[in-house]
Amino acid sequence: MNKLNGMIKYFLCVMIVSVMATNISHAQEKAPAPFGPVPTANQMRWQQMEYYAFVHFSLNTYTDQSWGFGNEDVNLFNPEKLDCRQWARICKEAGMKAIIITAKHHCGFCLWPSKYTEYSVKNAPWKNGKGDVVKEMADACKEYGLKLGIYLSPWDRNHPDYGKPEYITYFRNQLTELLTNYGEIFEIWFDGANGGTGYYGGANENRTIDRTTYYDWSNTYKMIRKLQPNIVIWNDGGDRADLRWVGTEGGAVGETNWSLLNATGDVPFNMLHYGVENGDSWVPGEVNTSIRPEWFYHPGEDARVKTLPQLMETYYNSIGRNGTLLLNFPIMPNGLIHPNDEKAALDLAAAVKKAFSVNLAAGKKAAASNTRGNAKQYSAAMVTDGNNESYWATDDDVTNASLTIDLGKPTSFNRFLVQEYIRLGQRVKAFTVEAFVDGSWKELAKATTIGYKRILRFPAVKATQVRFTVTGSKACPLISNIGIYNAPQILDAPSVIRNQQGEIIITPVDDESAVYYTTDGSVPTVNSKKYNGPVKTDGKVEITAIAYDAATGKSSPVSNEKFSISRKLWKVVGIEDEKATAVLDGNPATAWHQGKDKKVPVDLVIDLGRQEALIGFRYLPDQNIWNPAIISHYEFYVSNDNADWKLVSNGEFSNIKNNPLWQVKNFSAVSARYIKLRALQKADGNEETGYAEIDVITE
Ligand code: FUL
Repeated sequence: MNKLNGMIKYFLCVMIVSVMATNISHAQEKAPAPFGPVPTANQMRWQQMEYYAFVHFSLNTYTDQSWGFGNEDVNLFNPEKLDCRQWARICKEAGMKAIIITAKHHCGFCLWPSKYTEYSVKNAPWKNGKGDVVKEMADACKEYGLKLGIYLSPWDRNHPDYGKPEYITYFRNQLTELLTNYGEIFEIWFDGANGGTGYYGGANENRTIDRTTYYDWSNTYKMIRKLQPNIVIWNDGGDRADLRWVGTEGGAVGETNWSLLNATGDVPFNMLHYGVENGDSWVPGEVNTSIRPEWFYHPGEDARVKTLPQLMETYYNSIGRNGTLLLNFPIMPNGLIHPNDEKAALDLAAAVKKAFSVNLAAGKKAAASNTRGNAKQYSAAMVTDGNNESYWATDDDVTNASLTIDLGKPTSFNRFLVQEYIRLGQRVKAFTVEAFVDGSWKELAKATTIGYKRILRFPAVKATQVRFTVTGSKACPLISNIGIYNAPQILDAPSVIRNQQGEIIITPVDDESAVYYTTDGSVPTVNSKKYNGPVKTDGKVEITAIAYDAATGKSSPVSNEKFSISRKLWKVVGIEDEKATAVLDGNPATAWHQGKDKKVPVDLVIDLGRQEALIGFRYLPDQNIWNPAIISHYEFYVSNDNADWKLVSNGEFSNIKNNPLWQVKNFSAVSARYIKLRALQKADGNEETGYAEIDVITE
C-alpha cells in the first residue's frame, strides 16, 4: 500500500513537473517581446531597399560650382540631350531601387515649373520653358520600376524672403507641389547646409537662421506625412526625422552602428556616425556619397570617378554596416550621366553579384547552444533557410549564445554576413566568428553591432564548420540570416604622393603586389618601370601607376597624380612649431593645426624660396574626421618681399565641411615668392585652424 502510495505520489510529481515544463516551454515559444525602439513600417521598407541613387543637377552643372550663389542666369539651363530614362536605366542595371533628384539645390533654381517662383525651368531655354525635369524623372522611374525621392534644399540663396517667416510659406508651397504632382515619393531629403551669404533677390547679404526653430519642422513633417503617408524623412538640420546623416559624405558609417538616437538634444558627430546605444528613437543611418569627389558635374573629375575597389569599400562600409547606400551621379550639362560613371556603377553591381551570389551556408545544418523553448520555429535552422522573416532566438534570459554551421565539407570563404530580426529591435552589442581549422577553433573576426545587415571581411580560410557567437546583447538575440561567401580578390590602385624633397612615393594597398608606373601620362603595364623605392623629381610631373599581383595575374585600377613644382625650397614663415612642415610633406594623412582661440583672421605664410609664376593654389583640409578645424572662407595673397601683399583670390570653400577634398582656386597669372592663406572663417567656428597640405598651381 505504502509502495503504491509512493508510486502514485511519484507519478503525480512527474505529471505536475511535466505540466509545468510544458507550460514553461509553451511560454518560451511565445514570440520575443520587442526590445527598445523598433522601426516603423516605412523605415523597415526603406531599410530593405539597401541601395539607391542620388542625382545632382542644377545651374551649378553649368557653372562648375559646388554651391550656386543664387544669381546664376536661368538661360544657362539647356540640357540638349536630357534623358531621365538613361539615368533610370543605369540605376536599374546597377541594382538600385530608387532615385532621389535635387529638385532645388541651395541656389534656389527649380527643376520643375513651380508656380511660386520665376527662378525655374519655366524661364529656361530648355524645351522653350515647357519642360519639367521632375516629371520626366517620375515617368522614367515608373517605367523602370524604381521609386522616386526628392531633395529640396531648405536654404535658398535666390529667394528674397529667405530668413523671414514668409519664406516658410514659400517652402511649404513648393513641398506641396512636389508631394502632390509626381506620384508616390519614398523619401524627402532636407539638406543641413543652412544660411549664409547669398543673392536673396538682389540683397546680396549674409542671412543667418536658427535651424532648430526657423523651419518649424514639426508642422512641416505633419503636412508631409498627410500628403505622402509612406514617405521617410531625411533631415540633418532640425527636428529628429526618420533617417539620419552619418556625419560624413566620405561613404562610411561607423563599424558600431546603432539605428538609435535620442529624440531631443544635440547630435554631435559621434552620435551621427555610430548611433546611440540606448537612444530612445529608431533613426537609422543613410550613407550618402558621390561616385566622384564632388556632388555636381565638373569636367575636371572625369578621370576621378571612384574605382571599383573604392566603391566596394563604400559598399562594405555602408550596406555592410547596417546602413543604406545613397550613391550620387552628377549629371553632365547635356543632361546625361557620363559613361565613366555608368561603367563604375555597373562594375560595382557585377562585383557585388560575384561576391554574394553563392551563399555557402544556404540550407546547411546549424546547431545552437540555446534555442528559445527548444522550439523548432526559433531553431538555428532559421538562419540558413533563406527566409528573413524567420529567426533563431534564445530564451529571454540568454544573451550570450553561439550557433555553429556545418558546411558539410572543407570550404574556402572570406566573408561573413549576418542579419538581426530588427522588427523587434536592435539588440546585439558584440559577436565573434570562428572557423574549425586543424582541430581547433580559430577566431576570424570580432565585431560590435549587427542591425539589419552586417558583413565582415577576413583573409580566406578553409574550414568545414563556422561558429557565430553573440558575446553581448541587450536582450535575447534574434538572428534572421547568416551568409558565408568567398568573394574574389579585388586589387586597389596604389597611392601616389610627392614629399617635400620632390621624391615620388608609390604605395600599394596590400603587401603582395608589385607596382609599375610611367611619368608621361600613359597607362602602365608590366613592361613599364617597376617601382623600387622613392623616385627623384623636380618640376612638373604626371605619375600613372598600377599594382600587379603576379600570383593571379590581376592588375589594379590606375592611379594618376599630377604634381606642380616641387616644394624643396619652401618654408613656413614666422612659425616656430616644426610640425608645421606637415603642410608641405605631400602626405594627406599628416596635418598641422595652428591657433587655439576662435580669433580670425589666421594667416599661414610660405616662402617658396624663389619667384614662381603662379596661377592658383590648392588647400587640402585635415582629413581626420575628429576636429579637423577646416577653413570655410579665405583670402589668398602673394608678395615678393613678405611685406607688400596683393590679394589674388578670396571666397568660400563650398561644402568643404561635409566633403573635405582638395580645394582648387585659380587666379590671374602673377609672379611671386611668398604666399599667404588667410582663414577668415572656420567651419563650425572651430578654435584651431587645420591644414593637411598647401600647394600652388604654376603656369
Ligand atoms: C550637402 C550639400 O551642401 C551638397 O552640395 C550636396 O547636395 C550634399 C548631398 O549635401 O550638404
